[in-house]
Amino acid sequence: MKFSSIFLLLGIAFLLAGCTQTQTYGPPAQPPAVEPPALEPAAPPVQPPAEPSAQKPVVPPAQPPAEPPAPEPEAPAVEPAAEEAPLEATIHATEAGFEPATVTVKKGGKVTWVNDADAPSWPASAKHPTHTVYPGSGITQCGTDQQAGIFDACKGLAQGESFAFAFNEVGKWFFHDHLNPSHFGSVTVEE
Ligand SMILES: [Cu+2]
Repeated sequence: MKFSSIFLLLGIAFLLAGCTQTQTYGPPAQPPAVEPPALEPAAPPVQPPAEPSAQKPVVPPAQPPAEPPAPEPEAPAVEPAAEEAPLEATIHATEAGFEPATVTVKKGGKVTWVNDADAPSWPASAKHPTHTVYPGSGITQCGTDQQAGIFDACKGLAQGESFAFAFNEVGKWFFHDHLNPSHFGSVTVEE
């Protein structure tokens, strides 16, 4: 059998080769390198322990320091009740002059001039001879429709006659006797 012969020859050749191999002298074959033991699989990373709580402790917002209570405003000192000026006053025209020469009335108060002297007396606002110091007054208005509202008698008062005027303007208003300018005085009008 041809096929068996070939197979046999190959087997012999193989054996011969093996003997040749074994007869070779040389350094012993290096043993296969021993692979280092496989590293153990790394342990899974240890998860850091979860924070105890995601919620931070709620710190109450600091309360702003309470402002010190404002000091109570001191009650205004009660002024002693000033004596109110009267609403009326009377001035007498005498041979020596006006008596009293100065009076004080409340705003809107009325002052009455009475002539006690033998000679006529003409009370009027300063300033002689125009009589225009008191607002709205003036000798030029005597004899006009405005006469009733001005600080001016507009005539000499006979003995026993009188002239009255209500003061609505606050201030110190001087007056005089137009027929005897050396006689004068003042009316103070208070609020
Ligand atoms: Cu005058």
